[in-house]
Amino acid sequence: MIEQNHIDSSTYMAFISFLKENECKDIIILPHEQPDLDAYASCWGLKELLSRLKLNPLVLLPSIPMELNYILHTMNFPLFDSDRNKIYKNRGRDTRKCIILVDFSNPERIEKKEIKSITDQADIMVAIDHHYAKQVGNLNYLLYKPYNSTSEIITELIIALDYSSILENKDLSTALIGGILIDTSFLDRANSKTFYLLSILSNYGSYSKIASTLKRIPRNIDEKIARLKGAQRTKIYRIDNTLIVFTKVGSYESSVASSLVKLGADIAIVTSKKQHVTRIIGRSRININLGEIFRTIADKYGYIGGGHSGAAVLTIQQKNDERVETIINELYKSIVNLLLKKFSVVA
Ligand SMILES: [Mn+2]
Repeated sequence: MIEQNHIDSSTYMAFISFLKENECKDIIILPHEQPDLDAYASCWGLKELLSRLKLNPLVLLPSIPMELNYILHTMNFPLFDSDRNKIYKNRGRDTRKCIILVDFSNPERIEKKEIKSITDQADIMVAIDHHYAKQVGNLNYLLYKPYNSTSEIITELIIALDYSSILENKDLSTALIGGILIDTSFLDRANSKTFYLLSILSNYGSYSKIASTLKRIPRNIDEKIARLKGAQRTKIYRIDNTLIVFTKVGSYESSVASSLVKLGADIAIVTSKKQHVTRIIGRSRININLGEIFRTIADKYGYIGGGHSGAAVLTIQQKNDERVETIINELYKSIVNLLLKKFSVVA
């Protein structure tokens, strides 16, 4: 048995009590669209736990992006195809439906019609997430922890409820390790909680196997093009010795932002217009709280945004170019103000 000393169990107990009190019978576990390994592993771990609790969970994977697909096939991880079939078969049946969003908390982020048609039928909508967001309208319960990954929350949840035998599933523990590695950029953003949970998971899972698989993921040609175009279109601003760059791409905005930081930017802000929304992604390699800046500006305009010091996102629910420009300008001003404050303290 694993010691629970480091874990505050009460929020986890409350979460499970909520599910039971609301008689969630057919639970659908849904990761965000374009799921990454953190979202996937978290869904898997949650499914194992809820199965033990007899809550009849099914995992609904939206279409799997190339990167995750490579990992699942290389590692021989489950694809949850029969879960998907059951969910579609049960559609329209008269049971109380509960949906748990995993690794995101805003149902408005769901764009695919076939997924929407399922979430629209939910009686109870719950989310488990490590990204800070203002609680959104039709969410009935949010299990939020300010951790580096949802895989850490799920690992803790399993341990807190005394079901650590679930982690003896070598593949599951390996997947959770991978989720943590992906979301911390290979431990760049790890903290003591990360290491504590990793030390438990690595008793069961294979760190070396998942680490080497993650390093060999072939990159999609469209992503490579997005990265290069993103770099080509940058506007560069220099504040003392700090470089802030802005660019626009159609897709792969997170990857583009990370690649710009690797190229030399201290802060990269990438805008991407989607069908219904505009996403602004921030990445930073210096010590300023980007997440807080994004959150403050998002709150001011009634949008959803936040993150942590190294990575942040803001979503604008409309295609209003002027508004996007305003937000970009505000981000720039806030970052510059913070930088100037920092310099004056140093000076
Ligand atoms: Mn995540």
